[in-house]
Amino acid sequence: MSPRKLKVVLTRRLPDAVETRMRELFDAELNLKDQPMDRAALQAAVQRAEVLVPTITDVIDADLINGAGEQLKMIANFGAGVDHIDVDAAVARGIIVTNTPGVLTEDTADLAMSLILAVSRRIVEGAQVVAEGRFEGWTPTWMCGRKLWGKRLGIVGMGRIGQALARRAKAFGLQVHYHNRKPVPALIEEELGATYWDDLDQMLARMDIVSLNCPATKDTHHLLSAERLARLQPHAILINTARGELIDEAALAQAVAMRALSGVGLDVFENEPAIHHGLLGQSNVVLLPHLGSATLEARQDMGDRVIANVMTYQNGHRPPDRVIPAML
Ligand code: 8YV
Repeated sequence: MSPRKLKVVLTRRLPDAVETRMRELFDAELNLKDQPMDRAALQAAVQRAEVLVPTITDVIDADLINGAGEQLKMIANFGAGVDHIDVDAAVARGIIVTNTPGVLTEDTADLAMSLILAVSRRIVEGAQVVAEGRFEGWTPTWMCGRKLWGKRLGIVGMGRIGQALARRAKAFGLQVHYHNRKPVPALIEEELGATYWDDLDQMLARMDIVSLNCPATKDTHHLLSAERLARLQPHAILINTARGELIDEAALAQAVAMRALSGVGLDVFENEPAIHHGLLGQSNVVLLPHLGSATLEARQDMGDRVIANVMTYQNGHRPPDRVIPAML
């Protein structure tokens, strides 16, 4: 006998093929409005869902979790980062939390590399010049960016995405340096030609480019504080495709205004979708609207992982991508 279909509530529209499959496999309830659920809608959703499928636009905090009905057994996040979910509160109530690791690694690393290129070679600025009809002919000294080959890239967070970025960076002739809670295995370090820095402050002071690739946790909130930003060299470029909370955004705007660093590329913001006004309209700041995993393939794969997790649970087994607080 096949198991009873679980009541699965999706907070956002997901790719068509994912929704269709979810309707086949589960008692799936879609959010046809494709607007983030407001607090009241989320509170109502956790009264009827056995499995909630949230995204980064939902705040799944302890209040929401503690107010959920007894029927809520699983939070199957559509996304890798779970900083919008109070995993401790969920686990304390016996609610399983899963995510979608691995399937957005290459895409997010591509975007980080794109931002490195865009900022260092002034790609967005150049495209704007042409689009606005301001290209009046080549000159030897105009629109010069900075060479990548031979420069030092410091990766903060050498997990899957950090390593995928390191592979790309190596191919571009960058020297890879990294800071992480602990060094990666020697074999990987060797493959990437990467140098480990135990001390983040020291690494920041010596890099030409710094890329943030670590999760947002209580320990990494404002990891790049005003003091740390001040350690960057004036010619340095800062890239963030991880989480906005990692940087004190007001301090970064101040650093940009004071020309304390030469360029910034951000895909994520502290108060998304709001962006600190000091970062807007700056020729050396490239801002993207959280596009890290925004490829058709990655979004499909993320959906497939959510389905695999829920299906495994529905069949009475342990879901493959369980998030346990000790991992965070
Ligand atoms: C996703 C992300 O778009 O997976 C993540 O952690 O940051 C994004 O790339 C988002 O999380 C979807 O919920």
